Amino acid sequence: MDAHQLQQSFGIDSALRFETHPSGLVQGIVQTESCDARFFLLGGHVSHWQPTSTPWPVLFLSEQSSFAEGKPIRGGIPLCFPWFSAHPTDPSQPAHGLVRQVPWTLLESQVADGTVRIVMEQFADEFLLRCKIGFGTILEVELDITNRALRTRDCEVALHTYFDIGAIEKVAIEGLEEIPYLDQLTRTVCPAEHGPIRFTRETDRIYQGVAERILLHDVERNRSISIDAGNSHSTIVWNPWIEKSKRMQDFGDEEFQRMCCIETASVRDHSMSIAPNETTAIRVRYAVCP
Ligand code: TA6
Repeated sequence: MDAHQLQQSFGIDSALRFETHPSGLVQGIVQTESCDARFFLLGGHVSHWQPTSTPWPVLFLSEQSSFAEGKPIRGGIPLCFPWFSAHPTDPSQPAHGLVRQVPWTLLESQVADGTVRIVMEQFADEFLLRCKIGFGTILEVELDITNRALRTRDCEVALHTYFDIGAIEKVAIEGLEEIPYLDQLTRTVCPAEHGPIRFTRETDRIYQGVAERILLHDVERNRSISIDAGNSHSTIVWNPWIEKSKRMQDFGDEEFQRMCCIETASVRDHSMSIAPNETTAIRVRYAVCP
């Protein structure tokens, strides 16, 4: 469906409208008393969310991002499924799975209690995915995964969220202190650090455990973001730092200073195992704390 058809079928007054982005992609635009937000049908991708209570976006979006089918959008909330990072056996497969670079189908839109809610759908590798998003003073994302195969299947999933921050060297992340992690750079398992995470170099860690609540403290902006996950057994923390940023075509050399990824996931030995016709959900809620 093009923007006009989506507008006819799913537009909601001034709260939700559809436009054609300069790239040619169709974009949903949310504007309410509680927040501004944007999403693309490409990848089922939330690209912007800013509650009216805060002067900065909560989600980071690279100024050099691609916006084209077959390519991921650099920022917002990429949906990684049914594998995380490189394919485990086939290097010809795209990083982070099959669904972040293809168009999803919009099924529903509604507004209730000041929150705009949408449902987008995708079918990939014998799994049916439904992404349910609530755009309000809180951002709610739920990914429902149904196994349509006749056998139990394992899969990895990650809501690969990019957060917009004021200054990376002043960031602290609380909530993962007691959880051991796999360092993706050294391929080593590391013990819990018993202290907040701070960034001083390229950081790429898979924390394998359930985190009750994660707090991202953006000291430069005197703002904290709460991350409350549901049915997530992994959390990935990533910042590319200087050298990797230079190697990324769709990311500015200095943009590592204004972002970090905290990804709600279930990956590696904490992958999901889903029986035939069973549905499993992973969900997360973001809020700005004063
Ligand atoms: O989630 C961290 C990570 O796996 C990093 O290793 C880095 O590759 C990042 O994802 C971005 O991956 P992408 O395929 O979007 O460039």
